[in-house]
Amino acid sequence: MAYVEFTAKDHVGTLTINRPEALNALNDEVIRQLDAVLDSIDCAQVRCVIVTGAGQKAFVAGADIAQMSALSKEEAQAFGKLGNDVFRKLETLGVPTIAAVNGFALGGGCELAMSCDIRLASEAAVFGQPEVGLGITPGFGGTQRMARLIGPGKAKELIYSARNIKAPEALACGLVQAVYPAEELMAQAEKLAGRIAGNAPIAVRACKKAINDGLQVDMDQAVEIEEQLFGSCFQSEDQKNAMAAFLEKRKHDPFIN
Ligand code: CO8
Repeated sequence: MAYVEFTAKDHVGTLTINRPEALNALNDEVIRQLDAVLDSIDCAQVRCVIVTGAGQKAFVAGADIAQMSALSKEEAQAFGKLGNDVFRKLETLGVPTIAAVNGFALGGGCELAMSCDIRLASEAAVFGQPEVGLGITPGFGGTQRMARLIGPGKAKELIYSARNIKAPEALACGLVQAVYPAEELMAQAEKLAGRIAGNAPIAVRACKKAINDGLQVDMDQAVEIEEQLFGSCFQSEDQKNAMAAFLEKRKHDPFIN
């Protein structure tokens, strides 16, 4: 059974969590398939990846509660580690990722969206970390990524209260970058992905690495990371061609690297 589908066209990949009968809930098998699909993405060809959920109702309604309910402490930690490892792989994928949040993004689903670089939501999207209502903490990085994305105060309010929020509030607090009518969401995600894919790929990848790695260290180290990556772009054909085209007042060739 394919619970995770991947298609690619014009340098843009679309990864779909496909378990709509359980609102795309993440069981062990879904997470392992996600891991394998991430490993299979050829970042030399695919320049941006959209992550979404199958069906009209859910992006991902969380980790699979039925599967989790009987876990021992050791099994729960192993399940948490599996999810964390795979979500880190998504977060550090060589190319930008856009979560197209088409419905419920709860618990592990909100955590999956937060592991992407950018989040676009449909007007029907609902976000939340309901874990404390189930007697657990978030387990796939939610306490860490939410605090970093929207600040500790708002993250604590949402996580301690297990309150779900709708798309407008998610937009207001910076959890998502834009909200669209449901029928426009994928087209808007593809438009943004296409625009990203149309830029110099080595430079875009370097920007992702600079931002992600720079956020883990102090500012002195962070600007050094940027210096290194900035310098590395000058070894690319794209830099030479694009700057020459500007100076010669002509349209530059498509970016190649
Ligand atoms: N797990 C398993 N099955 C689910 C889940 C889930 N998270 N969410 C929905 N389903 C199933 C339902 O059981 C139902 O199945 P069936 O038709 O066989 O009865 C089907 O999907 C449809 O769901 P509903 O009938 O409930 O649909 P509604 O429209 O009535 O409600 C909701 C939609 C509000 C989204 C509701 O389904 C819901 O509240 N779901 C659970 C949301 C939730 O609490 N998610 C967080 C789970 S905890 C988590 O994600 C922790 C992550 C870290 C784990 C680390 C482990 C160590």
